[in-house]
Amino acid sequence: MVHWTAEEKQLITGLWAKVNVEECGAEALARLLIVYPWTQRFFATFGNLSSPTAILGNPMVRAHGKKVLTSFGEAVKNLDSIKKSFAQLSKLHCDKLHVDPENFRLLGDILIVVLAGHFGKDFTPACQAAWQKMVRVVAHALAHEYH
Ligand code: HEG
Repeated sequence: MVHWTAEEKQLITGLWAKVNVEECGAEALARLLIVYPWTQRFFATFGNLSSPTAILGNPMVRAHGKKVLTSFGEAVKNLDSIKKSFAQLSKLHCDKLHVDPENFRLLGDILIVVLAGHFGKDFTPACQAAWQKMVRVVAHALAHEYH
């Protein structure tokens, strides 16, 4: 089981309280689709993804980005049981959605970039280190039920 220090917990929940889930979720998913265009194949039903402008203005991308980051927030609320709280979601991504778990790592890295952009100097090195651990633990939990 992953161990969190009191400081890490504070850095993660403290920043999370200031995160705009709609804005950051939309931005993170849009960046994923732009920077790693092969990830678009999972979102064939999302309509126009033909250019960065189209992706950034696509309401389905926005809505799904919010959904993903809201779900990420469940992990923030359950730092000591992330694996358990994502077990179902992991099964869904494996069995139904067939998402390669490498994509969880890519999205996690992008989320770090988005947070750094939003928070600037408030995203201190210690905060970034805690968040890097956080996105790694979430990616690991989402990949855990894969077979
Ligand atoms: Mg996934 C659906 C969470 C990364 C592709 N994702 C969902 C749903 C949630 C979720 C909560 C809705 C589940 C439901 O309908 O019951 N996703 C989630 C998290 C993360 C993640 C927390 C990582 C932090 N997802 C992710 C990545 C991809 C992906 C990296 C693909 C590159 N997710 C995906 C697809 C769907 C979901 C294709 C179904 C979308 C739809 O058709 O509505």
